[in-house]
Amino acid sequence: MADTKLPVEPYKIKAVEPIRSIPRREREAILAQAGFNVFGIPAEKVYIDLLTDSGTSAMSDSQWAGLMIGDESYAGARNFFNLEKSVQTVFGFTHVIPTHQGRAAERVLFGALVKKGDYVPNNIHFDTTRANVEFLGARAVDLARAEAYDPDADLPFKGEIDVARLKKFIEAKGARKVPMVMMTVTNNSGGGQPVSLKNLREVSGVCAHHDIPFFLDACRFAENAYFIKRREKGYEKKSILEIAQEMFSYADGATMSGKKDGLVNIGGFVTFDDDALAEKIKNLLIISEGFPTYGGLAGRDLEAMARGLLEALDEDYLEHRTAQVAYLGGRLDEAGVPVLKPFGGHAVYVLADRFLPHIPRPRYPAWALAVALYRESGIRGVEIGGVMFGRREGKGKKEVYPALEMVRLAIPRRVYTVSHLDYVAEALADLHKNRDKIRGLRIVRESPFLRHFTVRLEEI
Ligand code: P71
Repeated sequence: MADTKLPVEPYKIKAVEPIRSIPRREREAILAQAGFNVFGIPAEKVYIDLLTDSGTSAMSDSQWAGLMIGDESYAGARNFFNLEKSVQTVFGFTHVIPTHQGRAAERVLFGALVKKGDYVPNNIHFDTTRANVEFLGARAVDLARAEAYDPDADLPFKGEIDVARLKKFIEAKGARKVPMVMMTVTNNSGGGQPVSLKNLREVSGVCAHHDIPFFLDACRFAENAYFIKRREKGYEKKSILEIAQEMFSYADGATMSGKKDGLVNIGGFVTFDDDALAEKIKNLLIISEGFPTYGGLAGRDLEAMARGLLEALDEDYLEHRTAQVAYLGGRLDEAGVPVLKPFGGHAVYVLADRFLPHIPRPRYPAWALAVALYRESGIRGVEIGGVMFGRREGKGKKEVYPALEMVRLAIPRRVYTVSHLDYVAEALADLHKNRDKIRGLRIVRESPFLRHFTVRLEEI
């Protein structure tokens, strides 16, 4: 390919979906109506939607063709066996249990393994894993290496678990209190940062020593594998498939949201080898998700995921995807917008506390920035900061905030072009010039779990 700084799309466009920018005053009214929560905005009122890379991918022609061979039999649909084959090829585990999405996989897995008073370590739990652990009365513990919380630390594998801390933690609590260890690849809450095979191997060793099952939260395994190929010594010539297989070889199993690197709009699964665990999980699955060969999905959904999982291993696709993220990040950096580095696999993370130093943490600077970005430009990002991860602790219910206060601009897979990214970069650069005008917010209503989805706020 010709040498260019532009991330040139390795596909051409066969179907289009119109998007439309609405007037600013209409966005103003929508925000007030939505309680200043971007989750409450009708998607048609969004111009460029970077809320999430989850379930927002464009499917390929092959996936769309796959929908037509969806077998909608209640039990034993052919598409289940196709999915099972894809998962066994890439992940290498015998049991493949489909679920409607990642959090359902978490719920049935944790439901079978985790009980009240337990601890579940992870590099950094994402919102749904944390909530599912805590819902069972256990503690979700983050043991990422210290640099994960330093947005300027330019490390190749900033998502890694601190192995020494993990060892100490298990010894302090006793292995009986730690029913499983998880590792999120890539580490979403810490900037979409990858973990190395070396780290996976070490964590696996610690878990094996204590006889603790080790599971990957594998949503973005292909992006992680791509970074390993580019950054870890000795893997330059390996295929993405080989690297992914080695990643999973260190684990006892994985939960997966197919909505990310499965390149589908809905779907997930849990996969592992343990037969007794499979029986327990299938019993839990039948209560809410459905029979174990469909797990809450239509046959056509299973087929799309069976194909998407393999497409996500395509190196041209992964090169383009990570280049898109780096392109947007680079443009923002050049414009003086503070961003987390290095750029991760699926999103650019804007450092809202630096963007808005005049707004204190209890006034939620990242939330305020996400609101302002929508108001001024119709772009929807998501807060990953004090509202999503803040918690009220102790008698006074004083709010404690996470280390990082960010707005994530997640890039849906195969959806937007360079011009869309240019628009986003320019809009944020403009907003940065006028940052003094942005105001903080206060919460007026919230729920006890995953409050960010439904919280209502008002501007101060
Ligand atoms: C993301 C999401 C989905 C989401 C979350 C919060 C606000 C908006 C959108 C979901 C993940 C994830 C990891 C590492 C498990 C899940 C759950 N991420 N682990 O990043 O990132 O998967 O959505 O299929 O249930 O936007 P699920």
